[in-house]
Amino acid sequence: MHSWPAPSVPVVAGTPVALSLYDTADQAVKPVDITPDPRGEVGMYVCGITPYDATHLGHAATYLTFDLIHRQLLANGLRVHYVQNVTDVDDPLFERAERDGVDWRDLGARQVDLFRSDMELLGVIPPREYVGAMESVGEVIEMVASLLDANAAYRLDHGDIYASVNATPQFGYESNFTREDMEHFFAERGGDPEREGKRDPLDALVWRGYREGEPAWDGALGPGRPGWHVECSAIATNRLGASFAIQGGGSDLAFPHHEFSAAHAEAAYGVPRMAGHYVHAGMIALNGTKMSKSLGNLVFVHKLTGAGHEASAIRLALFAVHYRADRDFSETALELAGRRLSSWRETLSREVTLEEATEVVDKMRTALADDLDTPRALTCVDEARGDHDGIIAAALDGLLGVRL
Ligand code: 5CA
Ligand code: ZN
Repeated sequence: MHSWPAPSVPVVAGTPVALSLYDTADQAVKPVDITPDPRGEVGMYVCGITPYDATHLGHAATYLTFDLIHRQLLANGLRVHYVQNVTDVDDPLFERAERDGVDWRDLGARQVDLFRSDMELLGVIPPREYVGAMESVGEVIEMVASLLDANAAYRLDHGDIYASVNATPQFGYESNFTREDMEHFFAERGGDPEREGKRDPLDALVWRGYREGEPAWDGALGPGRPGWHVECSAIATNRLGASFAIQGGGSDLAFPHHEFSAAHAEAAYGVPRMAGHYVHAGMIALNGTKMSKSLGNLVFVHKLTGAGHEASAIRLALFAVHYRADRDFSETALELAGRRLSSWRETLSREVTLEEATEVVDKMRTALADDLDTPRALTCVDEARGDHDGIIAAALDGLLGVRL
């Protein structure tokens, strides 16, 4: 499917600093592997939305985190191959469409449109490839077939196919969860530990056989539809190779989703590790409570911009706290960010020497290269006494997507 229009990204002055990020698998901040792939690019895959409801500021914050990563890599002169999926075939869509008496395809298309316009409003650099589950069913069929060939998956009744959790010895390395935690979160986040006939309660569904009233695709596996985790394995590796630099999403995807996406890909290709880094953004809450539909405490990007809040202020409000922290969003945070922006506009309209301005840019680059230390990067700008030929302004735009 088509992506959204790209913002302009200015060239950033100063000295490149190699990007280090926290890796959930190794539980440490370490340099991003920028060894170019055969196309001379660094691969980044970020899990996209499930378009059954309007996406909120929490979702947007996660995509803004990966936009920061994208921008640091670009500022270091690297070419980035960015891929994102859309889970446009899944139970939540069917349930919501049924409840509201609409077609699930129309529901998905509408929500994806809204998401694209939010991303454009926020100046998020779009993925080069934006891929729907519906568009990639053939890829999933191929991957599940190779899992079956490798004896890494098996068939159950109803045409369902499960991948064996013990197909790869390294299973569990991504989340570092204990078996007990895995069982708990597997059940809580869409898994089916009770399904009869499974060899291990943690085995994950990779192909769901046709049930009446559900969409199905025909092919080598028999009629059915993709499981969730294998969808991301197939979309990512078919575009970025069996191993690539960064796999990302919100912290709620660390297990089971990213553990299983990696495991399926590793079993299918026989590689030890799908991604060099597994990067996870913290969850956004509103005034101390996690944003959730049932509580009705959702903040929407288009509502904020419609009420006159600038995208740059929304970015600054979110970047004031580190991306890995579960963070709070509030009117107060947004107001403070707006004030910060005005104060920068005033200060940076003064002219200082090239050396002084370059020093600020270098400090920002150093802070951001250190696991995206946005609070420190923003403080560097707070301390600036002025700009020189707009190089700090360009760095703010290039590195943070913040426009003066
Ligand atoms: N389609 C799958 C991934 S393949 C999915 O998780 N979709 S989603 O719509 O539920 O979430 C999209 C992204 O937003 C995920 O990375 C998720 O971790 C992130 N996310 C969801 N809620 C929040 C929140 N409150 N704060 C920050 N990120 C969030
Ligand atoms: Zn995913």
